[in-house]
Amino acid sequence: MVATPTRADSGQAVETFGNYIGGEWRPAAGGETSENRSPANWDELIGVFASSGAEDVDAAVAAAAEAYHTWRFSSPITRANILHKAANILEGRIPEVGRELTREEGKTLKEGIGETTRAVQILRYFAGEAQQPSGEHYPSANPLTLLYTTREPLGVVGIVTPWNFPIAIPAWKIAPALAFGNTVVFKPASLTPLTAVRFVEALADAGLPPGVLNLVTGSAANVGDPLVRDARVTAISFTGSNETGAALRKAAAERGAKLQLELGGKNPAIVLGDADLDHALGHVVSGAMMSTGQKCTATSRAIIDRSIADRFTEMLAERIAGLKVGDPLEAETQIGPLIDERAAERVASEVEAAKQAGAELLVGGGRVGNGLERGAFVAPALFAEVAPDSRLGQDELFGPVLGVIPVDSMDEAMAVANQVKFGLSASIFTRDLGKALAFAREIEAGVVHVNSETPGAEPHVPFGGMKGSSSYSREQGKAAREFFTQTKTVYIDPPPA
Ligand code: UN1
Repeated sequence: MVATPTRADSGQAVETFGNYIGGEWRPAAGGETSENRSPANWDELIGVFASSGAEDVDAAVAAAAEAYHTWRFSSPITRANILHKAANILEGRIPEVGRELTREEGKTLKEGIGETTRAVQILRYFAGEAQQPSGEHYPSANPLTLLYTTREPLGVVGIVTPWNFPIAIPAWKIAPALAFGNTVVFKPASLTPLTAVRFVEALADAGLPPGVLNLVTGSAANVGDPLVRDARVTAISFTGSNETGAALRKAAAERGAKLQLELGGKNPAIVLGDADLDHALGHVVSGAMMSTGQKCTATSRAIIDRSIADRFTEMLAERIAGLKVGDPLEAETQIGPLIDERAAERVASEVEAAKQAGAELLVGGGRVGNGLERGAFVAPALFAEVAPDSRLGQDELFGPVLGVIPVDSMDEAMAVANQVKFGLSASIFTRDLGKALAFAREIEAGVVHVNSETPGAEPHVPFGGMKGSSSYSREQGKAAREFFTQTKTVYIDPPPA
């Protein structure tokens, strides 16, 4: 580990972190670094990280390509053992890593610890998955032929991850990539490099051979771009914005790379007239506001039956106005900052624009004072009477903003829910089994919840969206094997007697 202590403005000792390439921690080839500051307080310097470029990407891809020759033929049991060990190591570090995640990303400490715990579970799940059958045996036209399939790795895989789940998403991409015999170049979001370093450390400390997993920190332009364009990188798995996703589609198509995209959402929660409103309230508010609304699975549209719309909207307003915004490390805080100042300004100006466009702002939406001026804080916002076809009804804001859309019938609720370009997750709250079943059948979403919030993804089931929310491939569960492997069909005939 390159750890040259430097001093922050405030005098605190700050570590410098390098890239992890070919089993060694080293500074960026050009020697450049960039600072990472807490979104809750910009005066707090978290660390100094390698600001890498094409030369570092080239070295990382070369190391991964070299390691692939051996790793691809290693026993899946060996790989499983390493993932298990990494899970145990990370588990022992949950309190520190969860806390660092919170300092770096801004979600509450409970969420930071929860997400780190989830990464441990994901590592364990894929350790088990590595030991599952990886092919099928078939009958052949020739009764003597042994005809079977195997699932083989793809090669060097580029993993490009977002800042909003800085450990869970890297875990659910990297763990299966490694479990199935690929080698990896990992480019984490430039806003959350420390959590990425901690995740890689757990795997390195578990005995992953040099070059199997390589970490390169830096910007999308200087690291992401050369990585996805590198002809030696066979596949790319990306979670992030639709804009970057669109550029990746082109880059991957041009050179025939396998591509997996997890993109945005505009996820609805439908609340019908017969729902348990207190129960629905808890789930809609948590779905919309936890992680400061920065989940691609966050609830951003509450589609409410008109018979209860006024009452439920009042309940929402009261609950949302009462959410405690503050330092995410403090136990009573429910809503931390957004990821950075730019995001906070963007969300606050989207709220203004929605007001101008005629939506009725009931609570929140402004920057927060009260000693929080040095952080990216925005008060959680609720809008009433959102027009389904307005920007607020259609576009992903990626912040703590919920819009209520009243509807007159289940049919109208379904039409509104489906009339967006996204299709990631969706919820309905009702006691009516028939309506719940109709919703599960008709909703255009990859993840469907009845009587629970839109976010959440258990590691052993497929996760991903329909329509503009993904590239139609799924992550986690058995679906991960499909993306991170390719099929080989083998015919073996006995030699002539
Ligand atoms: C979750 O809902 O817990 O970036 C996971 C995101 C999603 C992951 C959501 N890809 O928010």
